[in-house]
Amino acid sequence: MSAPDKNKRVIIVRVESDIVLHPLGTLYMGNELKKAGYDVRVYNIFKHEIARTVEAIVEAKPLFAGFSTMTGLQTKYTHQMSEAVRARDKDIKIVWGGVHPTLLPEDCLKENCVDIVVMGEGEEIIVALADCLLSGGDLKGVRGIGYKSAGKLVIDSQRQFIKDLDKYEPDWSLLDDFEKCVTTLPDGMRQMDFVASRGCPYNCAFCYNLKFNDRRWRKHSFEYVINKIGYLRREHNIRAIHFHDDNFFVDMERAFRILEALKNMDVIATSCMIRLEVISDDIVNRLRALGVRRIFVGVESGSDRVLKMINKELTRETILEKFRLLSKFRDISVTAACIIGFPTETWNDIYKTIDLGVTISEIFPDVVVTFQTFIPYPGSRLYEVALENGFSLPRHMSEYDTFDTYKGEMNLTWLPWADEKTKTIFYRIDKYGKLLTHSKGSSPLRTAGKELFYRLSKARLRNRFFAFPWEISVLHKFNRYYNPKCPI
Ligand code: B12
Ligand code: SF4
Repeated sequence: MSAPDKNKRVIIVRVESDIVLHPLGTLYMGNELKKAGYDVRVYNIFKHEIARTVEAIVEAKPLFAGFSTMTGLQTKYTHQMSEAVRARDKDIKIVWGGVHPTLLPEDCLKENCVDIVVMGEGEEIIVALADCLLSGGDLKGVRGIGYKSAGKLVIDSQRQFIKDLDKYEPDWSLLDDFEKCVTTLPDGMRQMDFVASRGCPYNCAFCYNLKFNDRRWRKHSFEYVINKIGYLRREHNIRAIHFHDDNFFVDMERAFRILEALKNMDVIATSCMIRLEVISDDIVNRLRALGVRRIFVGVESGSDRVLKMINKELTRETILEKFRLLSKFRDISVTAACIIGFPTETWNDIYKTIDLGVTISEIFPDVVVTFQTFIPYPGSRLYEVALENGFSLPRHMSEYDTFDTYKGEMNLTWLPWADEKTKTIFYRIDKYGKLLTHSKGSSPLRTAGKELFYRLSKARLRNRFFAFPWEISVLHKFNRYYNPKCPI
């Protein structure tokens, strides 16, 4: 066997803060590079592995190092890593791709440590880019990228959307540590993530979809999905799939065909996203029969004014009606995602959302209610509204850790009435929302514990009392011990 061509070495990195799930995008691109004869390495790392990975990149001296990043904490770490590589070897080309550079290509390119940005889906572009860099060609010929030329930024915004997704597949053998991407569920089942379609046709005003996917929805075929998950089942004993599609049920019949075929393969869907208004008795019955454990629904707000403003195409009454329907079925769990702090919101709007979350938990005990703080993601319509109301992006990539709700650091500059305390209160509201779930636990002790925390959280949320949050510290300790992968 001949030694791999050193000039054809490419490294793709994705760095996560706390949890590492499935870096699907990098595996799709890695496969294309591999097929085109490149010697590709994919690093899927935690932040504490940054220094070691920088070392590996410098030593490998690749044709380019490609970084995958979304907006937020990841941007900060990606920047930190890119700077470290640049400081050690200025000849290594640095390429950024993913949601963040797609939405803000100029901002990324302004950084000294970023040479090229790739906008949108990377499967086709990354090979064209690698070929161009290898042959010393003119970057002008590569569609969908941005770069610097004679001190100027050149952005080619003519990005293409992949027509036939089935042409591309993730190559799991590229993972340095496969087990890092497997979650073991309490019943011992091995779970992995999968994305069976891309995009969403809806038009929610806070969502990245408008700009990133142009509201298009494209799917992998039924056969493709079953074939790939069949591989994971056979080769890696994966028995549970968490579908991360933005909207798994755009084509309802296809979605159910996939779930049915999975059941026949002895694989269950642990979670998938569905729009609340399509839920009916029949749909829930079918989901239960197929063993789907959890559905994820966007509730967003308890204020009809806000629901209208964000184009959710839902009303408070429809939301309650759907949870009453769900309450007839106890063997399916629901995550109800709410957002607080939308531009133009008042405390009154926020209280309506909190009260709706609590009411939902009274109707349907097996619900996890999240109250994430609104984040003005560039490219969304509400980003513009946030700008008009006083928001500005972090001045430097190193400040993007504040552009994230994981740690409650988001400055609420688009809300004229909000102060430092407000962001801490928002953070606590989210944590108390998560304690509202009070379905039966795996033992009488757990059931009693859940019930106790439920009552305390409900009282706090209803009475708007968020001082001395000792329950949150208890929850943190519990999760660190029992569920280290959980970001709560
Ligand atoms: C799974 C997932 C996660 C997982 C991460 C899994 C992982 N390692 O990818 C977890 C749960 C950790 C996660 C966390 C967060 N997520 Co997330 N996540 C997703 C989700 C649902 C699927 C990602 C995926 O696999 N897509 C499929 C693959 C094929 O697409 P892709 O990753 O975008 O990659 C393609 C292109 O972007 C491009 N590309 C990507 N990287 C690169 C690199 C190079 C060099 C090139 C050339 C091209 C390129 O090519 C790829 C192939 O086409 C997306 C929504 C979605 N459906 O995409 C949200 C999404 C990306 N997440 C989002 C957010 C907001 C977050 C959080 C910030 C949430 C929060 N507030 O806490 C955190 C950030 C945590 C952190 N570490 O900083 C937003 C991003 C918005 C934005 N402007 O960046 C999205 C779009 C969801 C949404 N609707 O808002 N997330
Ligand atoms: S339904 Fe969900 S994925 Fe679709 S546009 Fe709205 S928020 Fe985005």
